[in-house]
Amino acid sequence: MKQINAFPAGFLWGGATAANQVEGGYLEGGKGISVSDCAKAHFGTDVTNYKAHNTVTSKDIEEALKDKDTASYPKRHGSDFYHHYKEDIKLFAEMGFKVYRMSIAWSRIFPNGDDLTPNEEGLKFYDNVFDELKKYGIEPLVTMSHYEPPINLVLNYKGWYSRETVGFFIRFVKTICTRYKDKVRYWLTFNEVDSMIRHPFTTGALIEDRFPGQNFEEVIFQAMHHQFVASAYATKICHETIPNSLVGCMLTKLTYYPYTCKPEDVLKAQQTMRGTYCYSDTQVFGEYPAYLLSRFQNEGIHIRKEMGDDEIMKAYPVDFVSFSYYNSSCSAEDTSALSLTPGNTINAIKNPYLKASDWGWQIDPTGLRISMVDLYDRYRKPLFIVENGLGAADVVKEDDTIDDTYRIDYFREHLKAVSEAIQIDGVECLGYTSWGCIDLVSESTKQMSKRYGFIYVDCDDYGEGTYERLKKKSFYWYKKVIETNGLSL
Ligand code: BGP
Repeated sequence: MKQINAFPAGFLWGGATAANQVEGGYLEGGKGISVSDCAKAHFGTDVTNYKAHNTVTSKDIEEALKDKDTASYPKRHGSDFYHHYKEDIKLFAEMGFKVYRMSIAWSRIFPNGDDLTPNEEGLKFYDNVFDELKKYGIEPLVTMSHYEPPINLVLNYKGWYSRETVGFFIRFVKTICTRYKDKVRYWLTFNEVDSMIRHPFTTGALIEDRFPGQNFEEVIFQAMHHQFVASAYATKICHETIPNSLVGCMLTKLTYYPYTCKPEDVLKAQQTMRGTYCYSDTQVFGEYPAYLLSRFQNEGIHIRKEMGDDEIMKAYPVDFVSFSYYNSSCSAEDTSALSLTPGNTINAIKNPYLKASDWGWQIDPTGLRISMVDLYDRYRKPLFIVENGLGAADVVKEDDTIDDTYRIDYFREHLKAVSEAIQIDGVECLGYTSWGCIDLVSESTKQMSKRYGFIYVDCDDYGEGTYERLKKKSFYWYKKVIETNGLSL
């Protein structure tokens, strides 16, 4: 029997962040305002309804644009990576990172999205970041779009619903691929491409009240179509500009178990899984799956396509499949009698076999192995786990240490599952980047206090603090894991 805690040679260990949650400097270096800069925190509110907290109105945006107070909009300050990137990358290097997943804020390069020429200062910032990574031999893995459309695309266009947005995005992709062709080999097009259905504003630059009388679901699918086309063009541009580049899709791996073995529950779980698979199916196979087309037909959803859309999607599928995985959920035909987990979960049926985080996300390492097998069997493309981790309210002790043993336990069990998927189930996996390797602002709560990092950032939910970086206990643990290529977990 092989040693189970083993990982392939060259496995890409590292961590992940996104510009909109980590950078800060939201008005510096010629940056324009992005959708995330207008996403308000939900201080003191009930966080049980995920969808309600992602519903943004035109009035909210009007207020956000007038309000210069960054305290209400924590993503505006993030973790101040904009000013600390050298220090942060040095810490990543100390842990032994082989790869660092990050995103390029579209609004730093094209402040309004529709500008004809890019902002040189923004381009230079990422040059500096990539050069710093190179200094330590860390490979960048870049997400082209991670909740960062410029707000102008919401105000003067209809976000991703507008065909023009595809053209603006292509201009952005051509610019970054040309500029960074010698620095970046691994790319992801859209973060959690399926997420538009859950947060149409940050992912799709869509506000429901701007589509009076229209079926908003149809609006979302139209915007999705535009992202699929844009993703295919982006893959083409990458391949043509950077010969050895690899481009991945990125989906939220929402793993649903049937709540019971009742066939209706099993069917429900299958249908729910298709609710996210439909996005990766389209990006991997280069065409809409039959079950989605049938849904469009049954629900009267009509997608406008332009000539050549089908062809470009077919010609440029993704090279690998990346995904985020945090928890698993259950599906049942009748949920009325079932208890729910409190917290900001997307699907909250309580699984009696699992414990949950403070935010109700049910911790399930075996679910990661199941997810990897599902994805690999379905697509036969290499996988890349680009988000996984535990959001927790860490406490700094008087001597400035942080004992996050709970996080180490979470990672240990999940990495064992990854190793089993590779060694026993034969899954090909390129690497693993834990989410929020340095503390950053949470997407769902827009708060800093839901922390994921190996590195603590001294900053509260209102942006108050020294922004000093502290190494948590998990920092030293992960360093050892990388040093031993996963033998010591
Ligand atoms: C994913 C997003 C990330 C990140 C993560 C954790 O959906 O891609 O941006 O935020 O979830 O979620 P949260 O920050 O809500 O805890």
